[in-house]
Amino acid sequence: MSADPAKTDIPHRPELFDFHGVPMIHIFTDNWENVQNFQARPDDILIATYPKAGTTWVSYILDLLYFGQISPERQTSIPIYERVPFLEMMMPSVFIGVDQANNLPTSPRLIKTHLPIQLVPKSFWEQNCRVVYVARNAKDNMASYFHFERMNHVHPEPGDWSSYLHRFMEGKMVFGSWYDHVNGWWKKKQTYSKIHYMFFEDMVEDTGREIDKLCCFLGLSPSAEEKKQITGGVQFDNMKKNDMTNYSTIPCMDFKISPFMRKGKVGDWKNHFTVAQNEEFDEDYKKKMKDPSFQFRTVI
Ligand code: PPS
Repeated sequence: MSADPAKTDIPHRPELFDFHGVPMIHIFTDNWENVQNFQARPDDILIATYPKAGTTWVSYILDLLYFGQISPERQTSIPIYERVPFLEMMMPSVFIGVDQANNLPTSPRLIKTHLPIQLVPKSFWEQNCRVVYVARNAKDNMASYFHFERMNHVHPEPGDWSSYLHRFMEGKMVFGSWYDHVNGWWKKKQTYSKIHYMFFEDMVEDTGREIDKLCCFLGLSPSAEEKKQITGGVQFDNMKKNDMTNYSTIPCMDFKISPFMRKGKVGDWKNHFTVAQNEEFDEDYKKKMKDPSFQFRTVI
């Protein structure tokens, strides 16, 4: 039997390595020169998140707001990950995010990134682009990431829950520390006015209200009917059923292990943390998250 993973049915899981101080895997760094030199346009909208914070949800909302009316066929034929390219993704012959973004025929271009603030290509700042950042409370974010890494074979093996929890606390995750990510972008917001900082929990609590705030930021005024349609279309059950938003068309994900649209809830962390793990996590969290003006909700 061959030991070469390329010659077996067992997919080869990548290892993390240090990339400019951030743990990464090759599919997000192999195109680095082109990522760093990416030429943003002034009307580009960057959707930035730590992985599993609600990227797809907000991407779909923005896509519907901009293109839902003018191009209904787009909604039934182009998966969301093609409408909103993942900038740093580099899987030759599958996805090259920079090329996808450069080839987008639509305007504005909606572009997804999970990069921490210090690695974002400078042209987004030079062009004064608008950025929508979505943050999710650490506990649910981690639970979601854990199941995602179980089922997504291009990510490192997550291991068992307890070791995963400790790796998360140490920031040894693809795209680095959750704490650094959400804080880094929060600080940027203090000096760069064109960031709309959103919270996953607020979206679950009242999607319509959060769409209103987004529209205000983007300078859009959809009709009441359009807004109603969008708010309904982006509810979890509808996105889960929709093959253009549920990632069912991606080969590297094994939905038999866990679906991409998994639960979509606030508070699912309670089904994962033991009492002792929760205490340990909270203790550590207090030390890392000291800004009283920057609060997350772990229940709603
Ligand atoms: S990725 O891979 O980083 O782009 O993933 P991302 O889209 O950021 O996050 C996936 C999680 O978001 C949940 N999700 C939603 N929740 C509620 N309502 C809607 N409409 C919705 N769309 C996506 C998705 O279920 C993942 O969270 P979990 O907790 O795993 O269910």
